[in-house]
Amino acid sequence: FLRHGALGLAASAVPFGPLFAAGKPDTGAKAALIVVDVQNCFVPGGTLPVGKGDEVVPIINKLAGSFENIVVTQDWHTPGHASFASSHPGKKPFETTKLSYGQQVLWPDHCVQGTDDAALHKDLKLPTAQLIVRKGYHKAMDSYSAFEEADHKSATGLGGYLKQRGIRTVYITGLATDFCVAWTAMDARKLGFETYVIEDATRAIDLNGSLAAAWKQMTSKGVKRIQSADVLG
Ligand code: VGL
Ligand code: ZN
Repeated sequence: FLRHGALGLAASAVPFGPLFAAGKPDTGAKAALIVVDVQNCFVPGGTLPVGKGDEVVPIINKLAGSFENIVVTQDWHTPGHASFASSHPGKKPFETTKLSYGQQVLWPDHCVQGTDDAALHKDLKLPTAQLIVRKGYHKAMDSYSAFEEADHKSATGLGGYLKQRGIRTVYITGLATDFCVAWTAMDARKLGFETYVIEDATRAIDLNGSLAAAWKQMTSKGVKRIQSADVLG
């Protein structure tokens, strides 16, 4: 005879389930494409360039055609922002410091509100995008995540927006894989969203091994790593 225990063991002996629960990716009403920080500041020629950051633009434009819901984010700092090395006498970009909410990597001045540097990349074509979330606008606090600021308390409102619209699954793309994409993805999991990062639609800063560390952390939190071909078919 078969006991439930035996059945359970047989089922759990298959370590990998299908990539998508229903066999194909859900890009319909209950899903959203999140396009993180594809701004002039983060592509070559910008103030905090991510290597080959501009290469994500055509991939994201193509993905956009598959989604009913698209949300865009913009890093949107005050002049003299706390995340800028220039705001901390004696500090240089890419060093770290301790702020009230914890360790902060110090960056070159970047993505200052209203500047051309902070504008979305001119070749990004997302005519159906429904929401632009700006973040990092409090002078004393950074916000890599599109969901909450670095104190892990102040919400941007994106979680509530997505939930009120019945969205359950998010697909995250953009810049940079190891900072704003990773923090956004991990917070999406924390808020209960099924979360995919579309790897080839991201590029990384990779500061002292930060890219490998970010994938490790994302994976441990249940973020799924996929490619644009998995969505586009
Ligand atoms: C980002 C560093 C500083 C990002 C934003 O978009 O990944 N990285 N500000
Ligand atoms: Zn920033």
